[in-house]
Amino acid sequence: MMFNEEFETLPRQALEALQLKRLQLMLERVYANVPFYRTAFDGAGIRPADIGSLQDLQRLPFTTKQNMRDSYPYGLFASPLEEIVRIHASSGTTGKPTVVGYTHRDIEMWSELMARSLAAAGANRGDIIHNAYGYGLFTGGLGAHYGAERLGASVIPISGGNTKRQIMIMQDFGSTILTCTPSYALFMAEEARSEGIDFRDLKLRVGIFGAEPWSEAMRTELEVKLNITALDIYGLSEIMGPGVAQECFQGKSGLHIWEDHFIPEIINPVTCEVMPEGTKGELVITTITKQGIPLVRYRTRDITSITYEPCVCGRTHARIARLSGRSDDMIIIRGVNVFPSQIESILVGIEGVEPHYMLIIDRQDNLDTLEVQVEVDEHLFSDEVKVLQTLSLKIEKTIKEVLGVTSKVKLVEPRTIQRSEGKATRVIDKRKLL
Ligand code: DLL
Repeated sequence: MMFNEEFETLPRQALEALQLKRLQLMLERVYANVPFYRTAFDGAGIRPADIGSLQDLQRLPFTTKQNMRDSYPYGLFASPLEEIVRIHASSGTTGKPTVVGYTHRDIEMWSELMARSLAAAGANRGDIIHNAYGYGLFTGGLGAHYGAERLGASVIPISGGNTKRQIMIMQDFGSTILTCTPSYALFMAEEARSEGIDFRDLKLRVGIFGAEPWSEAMRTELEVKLNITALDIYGLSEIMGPGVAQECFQGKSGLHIWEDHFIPEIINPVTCEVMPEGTKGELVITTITKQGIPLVRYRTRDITSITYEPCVCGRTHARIARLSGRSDDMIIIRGVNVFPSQIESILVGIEGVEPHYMLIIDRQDNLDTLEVQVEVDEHLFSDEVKVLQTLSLKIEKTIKEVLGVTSKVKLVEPRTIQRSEGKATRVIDKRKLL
């Protein structure tokens, strides 16, 4: 069942007409209310009234995370603080966080889009949604929470942490849907197993996982270990939070981006040229209905491609491919570009290896080195040294064959790589410390 069938199935022509109308209104608003945009548009010699088609969007300048940082905390807000009812922030790894504000109508819009997303994943009224995304400045917890309530499902606002209690509640309350990061879902399954609880005996049927990159191989792993359908959800706090795009359970191939509220583009991150349908590049999003902090051509840094092909589910909104990582997460090892998710795909496909890993990059004698630490299962760890050696050589060989980089694989004991209750850390780049 769709949450808002009329809008989710709008024919393309009507959808684009709506986008253009909303885009024009938003541009007028930011030009009038946000000095940053007025200066940027004036600098480019463009007035909102010059934008007469969706194609014209390409004439407008981009907005970056740095622009948001420079106007910390409220400089890009287009509504006065009296109209802002919620503030979230994303913790950057460096410097100040990025701050976003929502008007009452923004919260309504976000709740609807999150409700659409949950429904696209197969959630209904009557479902018990175990929401283990963190509540707080992070948008995951409250975003999924409001969406679940809007849908009319029962939401358990458990947030992250205290894994033993999570499992008890899931068992006792009969949770049917799990929302959390894919890495935390895996950790929960592992904790349950160590307590003699099999996740497959729970009532869970769907997992809605996002907030960090994951792979198809990880999907299979989660579906088997938890006996669920695992679906991908995408979002970022700058644009709204979770629910910007969602995979539908019928198609399970690409995430519908809610185009009546967002206009997506794919650009070449180096030349900034707009790329044709199907080509991989950086996702750029323009928000067309947000009031608190509308963003024009925001460079997400996330790498994906887009398709306008019809989907089996009947929704007409475009789909973005599984996010393969952020352009700034890309590791360059001796000139070869590698995303952690590519290494994850290789590791998860190998028998006896657990999907818990850490990539350590260093530089020795001016040469980049990549160490892949990965856990093996208990049974294998107690095996002879020779078996372990053969396995690490096999992994090194596969990484070399598939990605073209030389690595050193270190097999470690089960449960020694640090677990996360939210976004997992997969890379330690010691080169940056030099
Ligand atoms: O992570 C919002 C969110 C919460 C999305 C819960 C989904 C579920 P931020 O903390 O601002 O917001 O981080 C946004 O996380 O730019 C991507 O790099 C990454 N990301 C989010 N979802 C996915 C996904 C939330 N499904 C940043 N696959 C984004 C890959 C993702 N990366």
